[in-house]
Amino acid sequence: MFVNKNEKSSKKELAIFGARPLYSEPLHVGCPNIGNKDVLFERLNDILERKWLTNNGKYVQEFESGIQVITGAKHCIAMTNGTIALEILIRATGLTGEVIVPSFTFAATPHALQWQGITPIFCDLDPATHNIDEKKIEELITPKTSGIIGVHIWGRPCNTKQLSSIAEKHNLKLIYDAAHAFGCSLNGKMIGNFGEAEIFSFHATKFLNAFEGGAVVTNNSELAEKIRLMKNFGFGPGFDNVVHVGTNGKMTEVSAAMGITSLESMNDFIAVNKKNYEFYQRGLAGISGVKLLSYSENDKNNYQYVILEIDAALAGLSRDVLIKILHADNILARRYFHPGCHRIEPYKSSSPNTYLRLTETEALTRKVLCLPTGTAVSEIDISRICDQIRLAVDCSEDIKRSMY
Ligand code: T4K
Repeated sequence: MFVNKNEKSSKKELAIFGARPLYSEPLHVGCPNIGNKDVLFERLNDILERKWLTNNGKYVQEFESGIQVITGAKHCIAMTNGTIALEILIRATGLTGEVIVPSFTFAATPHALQWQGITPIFCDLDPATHNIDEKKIEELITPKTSGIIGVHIWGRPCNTKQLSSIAEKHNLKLIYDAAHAFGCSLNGKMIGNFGEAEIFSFHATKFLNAFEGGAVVTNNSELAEKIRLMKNFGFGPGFDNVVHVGTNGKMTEVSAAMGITSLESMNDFIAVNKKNYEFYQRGLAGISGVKLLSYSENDKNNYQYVILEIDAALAGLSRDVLIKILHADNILARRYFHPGCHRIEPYKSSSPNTYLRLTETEALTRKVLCLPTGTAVSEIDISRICDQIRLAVDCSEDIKRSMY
């Protein structure tokens, strides 16, 4: 059941708009896209009939081939989820000591390092892109630094050229957390082909899901081979033949069946997301202090993230007040990635002053807002959401005017 944690304060905002929330059922960010259910059920039935449930089954192999075709990369190794894929990739590339990562990302990025005794060193972001600010990386490099992890936030690619040249100059490994960026490209090259390797997430909330799922994609055959061993306890060919240290990162057949079914509808999902994004663009046009993040028309995007920046001074209300107003209407907008990884544990305690040098991250985490999209969201929903945002900003202006 949905529990509104802000119930008390929400009641105040409800008074602005009326007694009842706009939606009786919550409208979520991250509501999964579901492909053809009948085809999925056929596949699930086939899995049960064939009695091959996991361990590199037919559907996992088919899913991996599908990802290879879309990315054009030589190798895809499907895994349990994006976090495990990142952890295994970090280990396979031999990262140690300190690794430079953006603070503006999901907890999984630094945790995948910390989990393995590697210290994430947080770098500030570029406010124009929300990605790691490559101009601030070199000042963080120490003798302990072994690598850089770029994160293509919202599916918008990092400055891969600059990151490569820094990594090369300082002899560092460069990998990407591309959890948001499946189906995206940079200058015509698909994400999945940058750095030593990239990881994708196929979690339920991603535009293309496998219930839970992830993958490492790379053009490095040696690395791919190592990762294949590592995700399967280090088992080599034949029986009882352990040739490497490893863990269990294997994707199940059920997840792969969902992944393949999602791949078949991938273009439809992107088309819906793009249409939704354009509705938002029109609906939010001209609202003071409300900026919708844009996507490059020259590249492929999955449009999975509808991201606003709320300038409190111009809008007359803060991002947090706006969120309360939307939540009061059961529009469950999210504050991704608040408060920034440098302010979550264990990083907050181990390095309490990091916030002093992450000025752009500090500013962005106070104003960013993620709105619902995907196949579960209609044009009418979007128009209502935009109307509520416009009304909230208008009301704030009226209140301000009436005070002077
Ligand atoms: N790197 C980056 C940059 C990432 O963003 C992520 C994951 C990863 C790495 C790691 O990949 P995975 O190991 O997850 O494959 C969600 C997702 O759980 C997480 O996958 C995602 N990023 C992150 C951005 O969002 P939460 O804590 O926000 O999840 P939760 O439970 O609050 O759900 C999010 C929204 O989705 C809610 O509004 C409810 C809705 N939802 C969720 C699920 C699971 C549904 O409507 N249906 C569902 O089945 O982390």
